[in-house]
Amino acid sequence: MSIYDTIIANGTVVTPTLTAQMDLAIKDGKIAAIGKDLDSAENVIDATDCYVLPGGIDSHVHLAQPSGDGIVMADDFASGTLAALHGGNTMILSFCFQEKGGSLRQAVNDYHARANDSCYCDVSFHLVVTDPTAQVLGQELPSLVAAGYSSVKIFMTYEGLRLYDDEILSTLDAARSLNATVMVHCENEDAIRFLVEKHQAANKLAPKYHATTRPVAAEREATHRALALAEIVDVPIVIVHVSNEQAIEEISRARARGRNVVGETCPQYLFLTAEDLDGMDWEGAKFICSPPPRDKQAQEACWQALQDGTFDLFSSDHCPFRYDDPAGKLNPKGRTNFKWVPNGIPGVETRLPLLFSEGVMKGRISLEQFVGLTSTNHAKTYGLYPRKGVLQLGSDADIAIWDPRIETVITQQMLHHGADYTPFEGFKVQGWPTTMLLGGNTVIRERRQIEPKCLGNYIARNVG
Ligand code: DUC
Ligand code: ZN
Ligand code: ZN
Repeated sequence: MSIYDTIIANGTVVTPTLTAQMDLAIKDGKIAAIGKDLDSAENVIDATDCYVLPGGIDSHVHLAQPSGDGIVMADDFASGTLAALHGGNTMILSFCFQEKGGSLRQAVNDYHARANDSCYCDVSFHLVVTDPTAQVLGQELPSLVAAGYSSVKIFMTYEGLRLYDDEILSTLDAARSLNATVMVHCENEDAIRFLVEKHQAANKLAPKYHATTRPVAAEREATHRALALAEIVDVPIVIVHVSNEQAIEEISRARARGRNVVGETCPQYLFLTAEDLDGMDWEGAKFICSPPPRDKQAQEACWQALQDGTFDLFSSDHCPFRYDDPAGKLNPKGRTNFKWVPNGIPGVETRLPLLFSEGVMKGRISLEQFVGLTSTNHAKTYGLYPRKGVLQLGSDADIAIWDPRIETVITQQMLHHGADYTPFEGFKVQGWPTTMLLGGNTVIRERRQIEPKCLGNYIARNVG
């Protein structure tokens, strides 16, 4: 009779205290032992020459979001979570958008109905507050946070989503009293609208002008303001999708004043630039996301901030739309004017291989930093630790086995998302997560899905 269900043998296991060649044993979906020469199990997975890491947690993913104007998001929960799993993730956190004038609870119910029984990895939900009424902040938010929806995103841009400063303050204040985590999208909406109008008047309508209407200064100013408002309320905040050195400096300055700030960046700010938006035949629309990719200097600053710990989180901001599709980037209005191109790019399956290859394999970050930036820090920030994001006794057996020898050229054809392109087409990467375990079940083996069932669960969270 075996003691364990599964042993992953001889891999280099990364734990909070030690990275070494060891075995890891699983019993009843949890990590049951880590050490040398463990014995015995019904399933033994040989991980010689491979890294055994906590499954990735991507805490910034958009799935199944309804949009107006006939636009359809390219991933539902099934395709988005399957793509996540193939890319080394065992959990994603996606967003429930409150409709203006609508109920936050209703939004949560709607997203649960969309996700129900169709997730290939674990899922949890952030709340997006677009209408912070007394009812929403005083009644719905407290009961939702208590029920495990412990994080809120607010937008400073997009008419219809943005909050004004007084609304931001009252939302931050409510979050503070509940210990909920607040994520902020920092871009100055009024500055962007002013620039969009100027561009329209000058007939500057091509995708590349998306970047010039959302300049660094608009992001820097909003980042500064979000940090100041959080300081006034005395609440920690997460600055999401930071794209450049000036916004990074704002975070560093706030930290120097003793503020509790979490910084997040994404692959588009390390691997793309605004020049990608200047493609032939409107191809630049494939790269339209907000904030936009910047320049080489901004890329270097983002790498530096990943290395020196200014960034805690590396997320995908997967927000997929098909390109060649009337319901996607090339919708009838979008093919004539950048301002109608839906914002967002796919990336949930490529986030980890890109950072592993360019970060770990090229010596820019350590394996331990990789684990922190892609899994542990997400679990800590969003109330999942130590159940998730770490290989230690008692934690969920959510595990990615990485083979650093595998070379892959990223192509649309190999990916599992619902988009019809990848912005990272042709990128060469070294290393891939070849075997994935979710709650102790081997769901991907040698890059092939061997478990057809949707084994992902909805996970309620503590406060971060
Ligand atoms: N903000 C996001 O966080 N994701 C996609 C689009 C956007 O503006
Ligand atoms: Zn955002
Ligand atoms: Zn996003």
